[in-house]
Amino acid sequence: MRYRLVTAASALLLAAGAAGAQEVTLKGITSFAEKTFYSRGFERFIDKVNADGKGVIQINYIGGPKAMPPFEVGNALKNGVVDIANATGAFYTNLMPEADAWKLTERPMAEIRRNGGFDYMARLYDQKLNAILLARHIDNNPFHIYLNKPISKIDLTGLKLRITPVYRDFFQSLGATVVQTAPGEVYTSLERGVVDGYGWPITGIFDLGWHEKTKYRVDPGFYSAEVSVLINKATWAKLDDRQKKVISDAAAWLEAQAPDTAKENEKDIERQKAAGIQVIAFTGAEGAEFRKKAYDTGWAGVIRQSAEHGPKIRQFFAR
Ligand code: 173
Repeated sequence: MRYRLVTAASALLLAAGAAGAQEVTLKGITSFAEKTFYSRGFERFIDKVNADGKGVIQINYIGGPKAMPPFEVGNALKNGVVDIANATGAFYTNLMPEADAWKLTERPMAEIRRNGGFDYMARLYDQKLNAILLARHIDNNPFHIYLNKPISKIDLTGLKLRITPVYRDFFQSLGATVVQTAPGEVYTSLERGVVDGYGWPITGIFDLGWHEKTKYRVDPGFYSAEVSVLINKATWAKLDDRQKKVISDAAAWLEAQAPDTAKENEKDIERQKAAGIQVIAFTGAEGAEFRKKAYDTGWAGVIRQSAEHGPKIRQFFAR
């Protein structure tokens, strides 16, 4: 009896071996709170991989900032503590300052993949992050200044604003005092009056309740927020062709959805209006000057951090 059971089990194992490599499970993490706007694309990607990759490849979703502080995700990916990550460049500038330049793209990703910009960045991801950028799923999503004190000219003197590396050079050039925090600390910083406002894209302020503590949004927006799915290089190298295909197909599918972000922008603009958030709009020549200053200070910051690569990246990304 026992003998026959063992034999049956061995036969099953052999059958699995003959069909190809065993199913592999990758560990996935996100830098943004689970189920919030900037994690949703990654969550769709995971669902697709887990559906298409049955018996081939699966992703075990560890979660978001409750599992790991957002500014440590780059390091965890680099060291293989996690295999696959959802992050924005500003969160791992400690390892790769050039990653923050994605915010300055003025061309669609499809064009940057064709014009050599993607390959240029891929070498830096390889060298500095030990990783491959699989898909940028957020694009066409401008950043804004949100305030609790009104301004009547383009001047942030006397205001203290919450930032990440995305906004540092621009806000400082407008006279602001800045304090860097993870998104998870924005609500309490506003509530306690530690900051007078914050930088954030047009979408997502409702996810963590910030609309309750926000009086004004400054228009126009500037830059184009980037959030991408990345994979550890060694993890990728260990995958067989079938496993790679499941991941690559899901990545292409996800990146193709990035232009749809623009529809979400419109929804959140309406929602902010309904929530009573007032718009402080700089229009005409003033608005143009505001945006020019954003890009000028943004590129100056990238080039200051990377004199070697910054000017080349600008040629691929800017218009
Ligand atoms: O403000 C931020 O935390 C930030 O840098 C960012 C970047 C991309 C999307 C959302 C937020």
